[in-house]
Order: sequence, then structure tokens, then C-alpha cells
Amino acid sequence: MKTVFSEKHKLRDAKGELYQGEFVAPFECPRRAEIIIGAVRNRGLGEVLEPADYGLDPVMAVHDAGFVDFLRTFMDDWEAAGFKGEALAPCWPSRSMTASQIPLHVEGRLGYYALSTDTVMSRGTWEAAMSSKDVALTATDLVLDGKENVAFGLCRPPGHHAATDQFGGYCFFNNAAISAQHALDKGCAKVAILDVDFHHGNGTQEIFYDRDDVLFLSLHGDPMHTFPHFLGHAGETGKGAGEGFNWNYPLPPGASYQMWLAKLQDALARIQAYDPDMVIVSLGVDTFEHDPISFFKLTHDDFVDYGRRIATLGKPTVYVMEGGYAVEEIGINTTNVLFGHES
Ligand code: OKP
Ligand code: ZN
Repeated sequence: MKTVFSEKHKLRDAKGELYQGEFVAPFECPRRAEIIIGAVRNRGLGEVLEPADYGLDPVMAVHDAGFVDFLRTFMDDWEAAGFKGEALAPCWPSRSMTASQIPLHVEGRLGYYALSTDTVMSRGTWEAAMSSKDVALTATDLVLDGKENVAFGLCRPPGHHAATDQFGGYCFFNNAAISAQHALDKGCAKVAILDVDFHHGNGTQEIFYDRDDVLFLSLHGDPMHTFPHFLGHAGETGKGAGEGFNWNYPLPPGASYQMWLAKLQDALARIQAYDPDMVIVSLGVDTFEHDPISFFKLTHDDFVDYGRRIATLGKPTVYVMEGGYAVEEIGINTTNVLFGHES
């Protein structure tokens, strides 16, 4: 299987993350991608390609123009205001104060477009996010153009928490959603997005919630117990034309592979029935038993097993990288899924 990868991921290199009351070194760090590409090369998964430049059109097809402009210009505005370092919103439109206008003040704009405090804005973030969506789109085109049945987009930063007009959960552009829309725009009638990251893909769900041309399925830690806390419940099944095209599989703390697999099998059956032209897998390996911020119990071998099962769909498939924070083991876990797919 071919991998698409860009060294530009390194430009997202924030110094801090607010975590359990302290500023710590971010879990979502450049070393993650270095370990994964090392495993891809050492284990001989296949050729590694550079992404093409797709510009902003495919981004604008799923994200809000004001949001994209905010990401592009924010650090300049922040520094022009005399602020230093990395930026975290001090205030946002929460339940008792819905935004009726987008503020002019740089901190107000930051609050408007942010959805969580785990993700600072920093220099280089824009360039890295641009390269990450190019990685996903290039991998998608390898499959769409019929050259490959499966491809791996080694995206960093990840994307599935990024919504139409909000960033957070380490995500800026929703790489999986951008790829799905790109596939539809290139002639696919139906795309399924299977999100196996430990966390609910709230951004992907929000982007496609009222649509029937993208089937979204997510297996994740129950939001009653973990991030993103406010979305990802089983009762969220879509709205309007999208009713029945959104499936959430929340699982409790300590969930075993056996419990997880029962949900995967249900999800795979639904994908089979939907009969999409393409499957996009939001691949996070933070379901691993030793992940520092998650609570599932998957082992190295379980990743091979589920990669094999996803392949039985027999659909053109694009894997886009999302999370995974057991950094020293992220390479083996990620490539285990991909080798499982090919076995
Ligand atoms: C990104 B991806 C800290 C909670 C914030 C954010 C997790 C983002 C995960 N107590 N954690 O889905 O792997
Ligand atoms: Zn995650």
C-alpha cells in the first residue's frame, strides 16, 4: 500500500497543552508522525509519496470561509495586537451566550472559532494543516483514479474534531470530510466514513449530519466519560435527509476488543448495506491499551485483526491518520492495521 506523507507536518509544533490543570508538552507532537513514517519504511509497507497542492477549494467545500480566513490570518493578528507566544481563547459563546456577531477583538475571534482548550494556535499551524489536507486528498486521488484499491494518508495534524467553523481536539481542517467531499465532487455518489479513533468524530458528524450521501459511523469512548464530552451519543442518528446516516457506538471505560469488535461488525454491516463507492477510515490508534489519554484495551494484534475485517468490505479504501498518543508504539499499531488490511 502506498503512503502519502509530508515533512511539513513538523510545522505544527506547539509548546503547550492545557491538561488536567497544568501546561504540559502536547500529546499531539511531531514525533508521532516520525515514528509512523519510520514504521512504514522499516516494515516495507510500500512506496512513500509527497502530496500534491490542492489549494483551498476542497477546504472551502466543507469549511466556512470566515473560519478558514481566521486560521490563515490569526497569528499575524495576534502578534499585531501585541500578544506573544501561543494563543488560547479566554472566553467563548457558551450555552448562556450564543454569538449573534463575530467579535472584532482577536481574543473574541479566537473564542468564536475554538471548541476546546486543549489546542493552542501557534506559528506554523496553518502551513501544517494545509499540508495535512493535501496528504489526505492525494491519498484519496490514488484510489479515486483507480490506481490503487487502498492508500494511507499519514495526516498530521489530525482532523476529525474540526467542524464546519471550529477547530479543537488537536484538529484544524477535517481531512476525512474534505476527502469525502472531494470524492463526491469527482463523481462518487456515496461515501462512508468509518471513524475508529478512540474519540468521537464530532466534526465529521456535524459536517455531514443532514446529508445522505455520506454515511458516518464512529466507535468511541462514551462522551459521558471523555472528550469531546458533548457529542457522540447513540441517539444522534442524523437529521432531515441525513436521518439514519449517522451511527455512534459509544463504549464504556475499560472496553475490551471483544466489545469493540461487536460494534465494528455492526458498523461494517451497515456500510455493506449502504454500498458506498469509497470508504474513508479515520484511523486513530488511541484505542491501544497503553494510550495515555484513552480507556480502551486494544492490543497490538487487535489492530491487525480489524484491518483485515475492514478489507473484507472489498471497497476502495483510504486511511487517514487521526490520533494515537502512545508515541513509541504508534508506528507498530498504525502499520498493523494497514498490513492487516492487505493480508
Ligand atoms: C484528538 B484525537 C484533556 C481532554 C482533552 C483532547 C483529546 C483530543 C484527541 N483532559 N483531550 O481524537 O485523537
Ligand atoms: Zn482520538
